[in-house]
Amino acid sequence: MAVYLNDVSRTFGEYLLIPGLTTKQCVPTNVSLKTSLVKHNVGDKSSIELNIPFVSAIMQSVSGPELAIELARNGGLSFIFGSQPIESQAEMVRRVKKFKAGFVTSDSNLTPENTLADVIDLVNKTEHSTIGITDDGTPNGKLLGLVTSRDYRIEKDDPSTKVKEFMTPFAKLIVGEVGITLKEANQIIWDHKLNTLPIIDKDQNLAYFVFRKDYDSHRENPNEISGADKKLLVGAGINTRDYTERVPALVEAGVDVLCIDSSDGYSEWQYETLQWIKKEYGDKVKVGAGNVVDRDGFLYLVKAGADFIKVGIGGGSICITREQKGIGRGQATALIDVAQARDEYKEQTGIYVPICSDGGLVHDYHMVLALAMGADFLMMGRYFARFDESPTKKLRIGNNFVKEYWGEGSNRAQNWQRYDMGGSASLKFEEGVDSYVPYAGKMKDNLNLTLGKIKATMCSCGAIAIPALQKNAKITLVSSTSIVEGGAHDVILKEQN
Ligand code: RVP
Repeated sequence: MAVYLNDVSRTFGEYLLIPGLTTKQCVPTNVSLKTSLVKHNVGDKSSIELNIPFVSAIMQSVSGPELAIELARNGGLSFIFGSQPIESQAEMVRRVKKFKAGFVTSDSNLTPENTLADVIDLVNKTEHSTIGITDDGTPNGKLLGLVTSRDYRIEKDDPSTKVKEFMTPFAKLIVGEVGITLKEANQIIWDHKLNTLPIIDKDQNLAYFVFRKDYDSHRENPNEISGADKKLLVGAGINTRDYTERVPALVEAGVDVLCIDSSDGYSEWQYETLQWIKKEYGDKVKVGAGNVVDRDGFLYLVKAGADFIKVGIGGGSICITREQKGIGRGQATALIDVAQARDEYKEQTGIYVPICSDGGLVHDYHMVLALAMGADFLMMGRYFARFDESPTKKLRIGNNFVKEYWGEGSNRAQNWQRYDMGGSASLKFEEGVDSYVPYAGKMKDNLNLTLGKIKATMCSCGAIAIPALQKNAKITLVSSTSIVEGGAHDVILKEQN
């Protein structure tokens, strides 16, 4: 006979927090949102800590290098999406690791032999008007000149004119050398009334641009997470098929933490992948696993060597796994079950394994509930997809601006590895939708608001740190609405063809 779980599958919307005693020290400025990312002995610090408990979803429409940089600068971490060729994923990791505030790796580059038509195409594609002209057309090739919108007239000039005929040649450029500080670069920009200062190495190779208009991004980021080398931290998603090639390439690129990305992680494939990584790299390479929704899945992946466990099946806003396959569990119930298993495991072994609540967080208060229920950090897709920094297009629909957001299990993403059950290499049926989300502007502005709310709620609960919230929160059930979480929700569905 089948096993019946007597717990009803519940989601965050069915719970509320009951305030605890707010002491005088419980003020938002005293709240720390520091949290562990990877397993550690009780009493020790985790070797990777986040300053805010947010990670961005392992998705094409969410976690590219631009979002990863901004999130790390604000204290969280991105997992660069794995549903792309190994080399392009490794290159995205490298871009994050190379980031230096104010120093931008050029994303628009051509050679002197290209034409004005190529320039116009590139500007339309990137929407950036400054183009680095290098010997091989790469961002770090030998700098031979610069093209900006002042160098050509679209209506008058012949589109077949070669770049070398109208670029500002290297001899006439004012440049800075690798090693100068941002302050020095800004001084040169100011002294020479420049818009762009190329930074070159001793062999004249282009390293970065410093832009005049970037002043506003040179602000302080007290929450920034970086390693001992001051480079921002970044994660990457992997799968259970090509890990023997993908993992070495990502490690070589400097990735700080990996996560096996699967809609159902309780599998021998994940066990083998974890064992291989631990055998090859020991404790040097940190890797999370999942997703699971109960204690059995948690214990299985911990035994295989996972450094954190991701919880959640079918709760994502673009996810239709529950409708398609009939598997999953209300996100709150799944989290509570796994958190209990984690706490028992901690008592038995003295090892603390962080858990991540993945998907289905709609309102800011859901985030506090997830933390109170035992999550150490939260993975979100929809939340981040709405921001300027996500890699997708911003569009106007009617009177509203929206951004595109599609699931990894949609035909658009074709991430069959995430849904792989063995067999041929293809997506058998869709488990995700292609959608829009309301455009919400800059990440930083939104984070300030969300984190402000989280801190205020924590103060109401009498907790100024996440472990205290997990230990002391009082949570009450309010109603049964978890069915809403099972379908596509909080997105505007595109027309189905
Ligand atoms: P949400 O934050 O609710 O948008 O959920 C994001 C999560 O949804 C991801 O981290 C992932 O676990 C899951 N996902 C991604 N693609 C799909 C799908 O196509 N079904 N689901």
